[in-house]
Amino acid sequence: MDIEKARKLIRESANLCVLTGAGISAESGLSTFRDSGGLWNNYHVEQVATPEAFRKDPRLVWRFYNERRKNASKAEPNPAHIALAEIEAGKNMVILTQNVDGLHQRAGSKNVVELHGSLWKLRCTECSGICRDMPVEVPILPYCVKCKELLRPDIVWFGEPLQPDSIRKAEEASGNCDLFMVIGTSARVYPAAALPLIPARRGVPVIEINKEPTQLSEITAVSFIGKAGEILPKLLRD
Ligand code: BJW
Ligand code: ZN
Repeated sequence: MDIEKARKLIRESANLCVLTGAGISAESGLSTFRDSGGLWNNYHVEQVATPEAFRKDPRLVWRFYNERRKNASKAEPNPAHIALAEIEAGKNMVILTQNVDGLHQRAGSKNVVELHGSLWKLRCTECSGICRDMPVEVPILPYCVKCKELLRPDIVWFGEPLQPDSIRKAEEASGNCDLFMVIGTSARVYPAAALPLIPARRGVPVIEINKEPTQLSEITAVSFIGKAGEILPKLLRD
């Protein structure tokens, strides 16, 4: 049975790499992007998640991110985040997350690479200095204490490169693992969506957990269709 196969793969894995997306935080009450009712149903991507949008209307972009910060600050890690933190305690494991909400870290995961940045960091548009000590509701507009220039969310928008250090760690973990799990992502945004192909090409098993099939489903050893918060805890215990 799939569940037994997945339990065995996880138990026997020494180097586990996990890619997560917005679906893993859905059961914490946070909206995904592309599901019905998701963020991109209510906002146009090009109005809030591109560098051009920020240049054109930084107030609108900051209002969008203040809403996201407010929601994320009220959210709690769910059983899926907690199960991953439990698995990490027993082995070498890296979580590559596309999420910016910080819920993996709050669940206790230590080895987390934030591929698309963080809601909790602001970056200066001039000196690139990072600011972490803003109130949840950031004053509109926020400015750098050093150079007085505008601060932006430290988030990777469309058309922007991922941090070289993040992509290096992600490729290294994907290339060295003996098991890869991909959880709650539509796998439509690159380069993150290509990471599961790195282990798959080497014959390393990929386990997927998603509410619906994705383009990755055909390369997976095991594909669970359902909620991450219900399936992941079952994979931990017999
Ligand atoms: C559940 C569930 C439950 C629900 N349990 N499951 C190659 C080919 C084509 C295009 C490109 C390419 N390479 C690059 C591009 C362009 C672009 C791109 O990929 N576009 C595509 C749309 C085609 N990529 C980029 O621009 C990236 N940059 C880049 O490549 O730079 C290159 C460069 C080099 C040098 C100089 C300059 C540039 C950057 C991408 C940044 C993405 N940023 C965003 C927005 C951040 C804003 C914010 O958060 O506020 O990150 S986009 C948005 O999508 C967000 C997410 O992290 C990302 C992924 O979404 P995710 O997590 O998969 O969510 P959903 O909603 O799509 O899916 C949720 C899933 O969960 C669904 O499948 C549900 O079924 C499931 N689910 N509930 C389990 N309970
Ligand atoms: Zn500055």
